[in-house]
Amino acid sequence: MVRDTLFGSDMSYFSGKARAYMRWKGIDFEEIAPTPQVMKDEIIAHIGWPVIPVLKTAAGEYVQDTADIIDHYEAARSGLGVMPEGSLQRFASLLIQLFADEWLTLPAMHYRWNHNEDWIYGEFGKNAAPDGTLEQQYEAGKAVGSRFRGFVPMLGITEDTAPGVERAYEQFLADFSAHLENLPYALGTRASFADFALIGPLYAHQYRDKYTGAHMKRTAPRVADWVERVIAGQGKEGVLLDGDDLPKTLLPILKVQMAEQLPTLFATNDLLGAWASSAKSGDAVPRGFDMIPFETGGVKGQCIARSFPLWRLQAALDVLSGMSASDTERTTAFLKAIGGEAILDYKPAARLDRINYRLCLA
Ligand SMILES: N[C@@H](CCC(=O)N[C@@H](CS)C(=O)NCC(=O)O)C(=O)O
Repeated sequence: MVRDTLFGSDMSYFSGKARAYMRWKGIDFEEIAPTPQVMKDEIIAHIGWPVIPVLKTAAGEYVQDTADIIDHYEAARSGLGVMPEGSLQRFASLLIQLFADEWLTLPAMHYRWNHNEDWIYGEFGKNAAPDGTLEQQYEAGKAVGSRFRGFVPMLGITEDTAPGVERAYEQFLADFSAHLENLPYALGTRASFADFALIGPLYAHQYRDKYTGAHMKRTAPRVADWVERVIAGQGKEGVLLDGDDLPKTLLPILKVQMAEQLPTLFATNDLLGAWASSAKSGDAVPRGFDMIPFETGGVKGQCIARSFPLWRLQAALDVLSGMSASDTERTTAFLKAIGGEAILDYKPAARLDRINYRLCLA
């Protein structure tokens, strides 16, 4: 019988997110590594650019983007739903996705490339040259990995900002450990969308990478234990918090998101607006605009304004705009509690869409 295939790798942030969700959902699938041949024949041929993870369904349909992979399975409405039913929990889950996908990239990329570089080239090499010697794998891994390494300065990770990135990550580990003392998963006693979002950065880079993983296991064992449960597809029993409530222990993490990530989204929105003024519906949105200021862990730097986070923000705002008056009131109180009330006045410069696996103007 033909099964669904996930083209993904154990070293990849977003493959970890899709894989953990698919295991939890009970999907029968095989995972195939992105060897150069697979990249060419499956990924570039069908998606148009080199990216993982990619889902190829048994029916031959291709799905790229982890949120779309999750939606693909959730659309069948069978089994336990990953997305909370309550509007506030849904909104918070999408904010957590925005943070996990697009802000925890800072510690993930910093620790991988500044603390595990030689080790990770060897790991990449296992996919790139599966039959090669260790030396050949290292060289092949370096050729693949250099592309990702090249993203590091554009993300704002430099010698000057590294101490801030590390301080923010240590704070995140402390905050998430305190949360896990309260609850075993993000929103309750079972896993849900927010857990699969967070597993992206926290598995491949922060747990699996040799030196960073040892640090997590030593200093934040509760987080390491959560990673092990989430990647194993556990957390099917149990419930989410009653009454569409949010755990107070998640608020410190969301406060950091509002203080650090939100200003970069607003600055990116301004640049999107300037670009969109001379573009038309259906035009592909550039992946990055100009450099913008940011701050993390109390240290200021410059990073490229990336358009994709606005797509993740749009998904959260769509939930907000569809809320009843009483849910909007609860969400307003929640946003005030995390210092995110500016979201209520945010005006997207343009509506975004995704066509042929690329971000476009709607
Ligand atoms: N938003 C995408 C992100 C996928 C992504 O960035 N994948 C990484 C590997 S973990 C990659 O292939 N990046 C190549 C690139 O961005 O050019 C998703 O959720 O699937």
